Amino acid sequence: MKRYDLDYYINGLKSQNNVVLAQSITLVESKRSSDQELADQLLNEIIKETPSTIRIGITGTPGVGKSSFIESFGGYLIEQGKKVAVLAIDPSSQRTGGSILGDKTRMETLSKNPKAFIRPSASGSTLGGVNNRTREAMLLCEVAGFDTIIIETVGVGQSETLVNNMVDFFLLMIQPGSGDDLQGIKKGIMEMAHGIVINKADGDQAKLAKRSKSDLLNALHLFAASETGWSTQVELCSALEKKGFDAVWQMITAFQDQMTGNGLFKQNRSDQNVTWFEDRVNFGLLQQLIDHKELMELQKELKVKVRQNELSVSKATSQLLNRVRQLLTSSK
Ligand SMILES: Nc1nc2c(ncn2[C@@H]2O[C@H](COP(=O)(O)OP(=O)(O)OP(=O)(O)O)[C@@H](O)[C@H]2O)c(=O)[nH]1
Ligand SMILES: [Mg+2]
Repeated sequence: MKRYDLDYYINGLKSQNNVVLAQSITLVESKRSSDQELADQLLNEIIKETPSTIRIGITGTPGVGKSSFIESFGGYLIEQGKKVAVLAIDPSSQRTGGSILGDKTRMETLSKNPKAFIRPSASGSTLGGVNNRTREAMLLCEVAGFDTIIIETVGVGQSETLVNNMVDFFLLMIQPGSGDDLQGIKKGIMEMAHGIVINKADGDQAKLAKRSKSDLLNALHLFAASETGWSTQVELCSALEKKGFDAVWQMITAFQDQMTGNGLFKQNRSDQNVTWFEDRVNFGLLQQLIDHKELMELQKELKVKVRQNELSVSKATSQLLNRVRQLLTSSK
């Protein structure tokens, strides 16, 4: 990768150059320490800009139609005058088959639109883990003029919580289904969602989709009201037939208006910054411990002893942590 200076990136982003945007994301994702230094400077510059944007996270089980929805809903938003950036957190490296390529082809029309920017996010070593650079990529997109950021993630593992922690609006996508199917949706995810969109409400499934909507609304009534004053809404759509987009977009803007009005929009982003910082610090500390030869050796020895019941877990823990403390104080 060719390297440029800080001004190159800043000017390129500010002039809404998508090539520079892509290069900036690559820089931020780079593991080279010289790149990381430059990336830190760049990020530190751009956080001073606060463009008005909406960050939407979309989760849902594989095959529910997230990518198809983003492809056609993205097009709809661009028609409304928006600029849409799509970042996909793709855990497919850990699954077989990999769907990044699939996503690319499914977003063919959108990816050709100059008002759209699509980028699968490098998941780093951990699936959607704290060291992943999606948040940074999002900030870069915003400075480059994208006002609507959509983050797609497959609903597996902890990815929902991760995405919820970096977006304003969290959208759960489901398919029309029977009561049993609906019961399979994890309660935690339902509670987290600001909106539930039932996709594939077309053809034979249109009727079932309507029934799913009323079932869901009934189920949602049983949940305690959210502290934010927002109650989860349910909308129908068809990514295939490009139907229902007005209602989905109205839901998102109503949310944004309400949260801006009560001050929670800004507060949520500030809270997310702090959580993000804490996560990174924890991750960094852990990494330092792992990289420390002596501590690793000690840990290995202690593991053997714990395994054989030669040493209690609490004793072994204090031995290791005491050594950490010694190292910390001696390096002061
Ligand atoms: N009938 C109908 N089919 C749809 C609709 N949206 C998507 N599909 C189909 O559902 C399948 C899966 O769509 P994707 O958009 O790849 O789903 P996804 O949720 O992104 O899947 P992963 O990225 O693998 O998690 C495809 O065969 C689509 O053609 C819709 O609105 N109606
Ligand atoms: Mg997809």
